[in-house]
Amino acid sequence: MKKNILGPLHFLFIVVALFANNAKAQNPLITTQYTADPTAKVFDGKVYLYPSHDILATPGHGRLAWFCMEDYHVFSSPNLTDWTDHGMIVSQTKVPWVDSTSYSMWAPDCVFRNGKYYFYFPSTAASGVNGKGFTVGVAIADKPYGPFKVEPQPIKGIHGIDPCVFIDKDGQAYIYYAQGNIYAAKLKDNMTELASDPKILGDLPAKGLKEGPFVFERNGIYYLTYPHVDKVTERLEYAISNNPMGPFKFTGVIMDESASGCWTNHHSLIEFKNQWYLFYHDRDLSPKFDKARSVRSDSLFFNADGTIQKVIPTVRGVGLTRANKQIQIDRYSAISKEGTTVDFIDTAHRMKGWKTTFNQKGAWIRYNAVDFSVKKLKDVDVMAAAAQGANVEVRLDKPTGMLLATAKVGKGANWHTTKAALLKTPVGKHDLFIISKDAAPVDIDWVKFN
Ligand code: FUB
Repeated sequence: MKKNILGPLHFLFIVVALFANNAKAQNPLITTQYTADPTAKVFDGKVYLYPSHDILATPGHGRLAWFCMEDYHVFSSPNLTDWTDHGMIVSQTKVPWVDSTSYSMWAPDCVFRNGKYYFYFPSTAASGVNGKGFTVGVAIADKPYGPFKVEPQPIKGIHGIDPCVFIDKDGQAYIYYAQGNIYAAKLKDNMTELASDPKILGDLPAKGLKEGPFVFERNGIYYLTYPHVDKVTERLEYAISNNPMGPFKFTGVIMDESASGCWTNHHSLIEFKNQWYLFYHDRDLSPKFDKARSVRSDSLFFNADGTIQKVIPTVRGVGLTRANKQIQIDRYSAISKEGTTVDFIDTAHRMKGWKTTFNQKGAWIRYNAVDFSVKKLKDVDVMAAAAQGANVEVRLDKPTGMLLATAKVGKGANWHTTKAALLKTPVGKHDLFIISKDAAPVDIDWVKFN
């Protein structure tokens, strides 16, 4: 009889490893590393996220104060709340045609065809390969999270960045990419060779850089969505057509220029469980350097005529948050006009996340969509620090809504948890309100129901 090799210790290791890789919900979606250029796809009922991986260049490793990317990770989520990092899938040192001193593994895409996952990525070719500069390669896997086997040569005839592959209902695949303008070409069935010469999609706004194309079809309309520098930084626009090769007619703006000043934006759209979502990026974890970006997601809505409503970026993001998880209220849906601020917990270690500070009686913060369908909730923990002590109320749905608990945060500048018994047991989905009852300042990291 074969021995079961997965003993209790192995099992514990696997569980710990899985949770160690878990990224957080809310925006930004991932706070364990910088991520950018998110291509989201729905495969086998889960959302897979293929972003670029920004790192900080150091002398001899990449160009200082510029984009620096050496590999790709893939993440997945069953619910848009819990994200798992499946680890590194392609690295510049493992691609024969890439100049591995270039650190230029820019925005990728992934599509499923005939039982295989095709991962497309741009990078700078080693001298003599496919001409000069950026070109696009392919890596192929049996699963959406790899392992991916890299094709030895890039796609012949492509000079540019930001590949996006769209497969039409008739099975024809198209590849789009950018090089100042946006280009389109047909792909052969093997998905690794061009079936037509690339052509510029010329009907888009003529002035200003356009890049990062993302193409999809909905109700017979082909949407070409792309970042465009109309004024100072990139905003997300879209154009529509009745043919995947165009002509595309500029139709509107999906997202305005970032309020943070992040120069790039790069995006993708998916429909998941009857809701559309926009994935994009900003510089949440690196407010002073916009080449160290973080991916985000917000809900997106179509009008009846197929036009797209503008998406206003939020920090709350999407997905339900279970009541018995640490609820990061600083990823808020709304705050009181006065008395509430949000800042990094530790500006020297920004990946530790953010805190909420109340410094006025009645100041509040609202965190939407908490799932209370957790059995036998008895109390709530509030992770807080208040030099002079503080009383903090936990309520549902509005600042004067059902009072669940009052946490009496003890005096002390150090972070500590305060437990407060629940006066009522909530059920279903609610918005959470945390309200300060004192004028003295109190910092809050998270709340969690037990
Ligand atoms: O991430 C590097 C480049 O910045 C991408 O390829 C562009 O789309 C822009 O986001």
